[in-house]
Amino acid sequence: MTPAADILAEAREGTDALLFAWAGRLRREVPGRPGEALAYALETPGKRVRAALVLAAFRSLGGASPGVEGVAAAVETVHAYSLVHDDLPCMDDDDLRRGRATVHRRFDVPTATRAGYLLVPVAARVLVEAVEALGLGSAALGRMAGELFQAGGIEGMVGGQWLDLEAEGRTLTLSDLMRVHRGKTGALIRASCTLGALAAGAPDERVAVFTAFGEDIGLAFQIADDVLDCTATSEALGKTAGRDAALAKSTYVRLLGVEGARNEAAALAVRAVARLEAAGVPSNALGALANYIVSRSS
Ligand code: GRG
Repeated sequence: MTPAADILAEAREGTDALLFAWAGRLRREVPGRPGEALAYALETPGKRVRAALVLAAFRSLGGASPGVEGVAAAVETVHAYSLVHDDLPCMDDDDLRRGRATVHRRFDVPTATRAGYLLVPVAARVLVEAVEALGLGSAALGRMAGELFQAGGIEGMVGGQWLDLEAEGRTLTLSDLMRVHRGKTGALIRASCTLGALAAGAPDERVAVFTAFGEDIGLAFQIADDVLDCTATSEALGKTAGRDAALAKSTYVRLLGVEGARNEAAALAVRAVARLEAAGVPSNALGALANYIVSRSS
């Protein structure tokens, strides 16, 4: 296995165990359909790229505690909520996610809407337990929660998605599109790298290097997603291919062509890895993940 496959498999194993345990807890806490919908959203088989980034950043700074898997699970919980809401009819209106029916298709729109909202405080609870397991104090918890939920909010994921929805049917400039992509997708990926470094107790100037790495690969991830949307099949993606064109979205492919978009993503991955090297914190696992993010087939 390549190092990327290794760290992704490890992240999947550890994170899935926690997410499935949370799904069981939520089924008991929230009776009936809403509890079933919460569990359905958490038990879907994601690639766990964000979880792998948390783990790899943590390890590259000498972190060793298994408690970090909880931090990865908290990020994946925010991501899971975003997918539930992204697929709703009022957003990207999709039927297929992770190879299965989307939550509103499997249940209904009100249930999916509520389940999505409910996952946000669940993510906070997952993070609190993770920080306790890592033996970090309340200052670290405050900082990590701030990073995660700021990245998930109007300055990050929600803000980017908002701009993305408003831009449907319009052609954005490259710099406006970059802002959308950095927000809707890049912010949570950047936060994954930052949180891994914070979990390892790294000093601020070191954390900033991982944040900058995450900023570049976060944008690269969404550019690669734009490319896959028009070059891969729905079967390979586990979600409906060709959705960007159907919704008349601005994408890197629309502005730069497939090759231009691929080149841009590859250049960002190279720059991200160079940042780690220049700061004296090279990481095989993060390098492999950067490469995976821009060359993946799903
Ligand atoms: C209220 C405006 C508003 C927004 C709510 C829905 C939402 C917040 C944000 C959408 C964020 C989003 C879903 C962006 C796309 C990110 C993306 C490329 C997802 C696919 O990630 P992968 O490929 O998926 O890692 P898996 O399934 O492997 O986890």
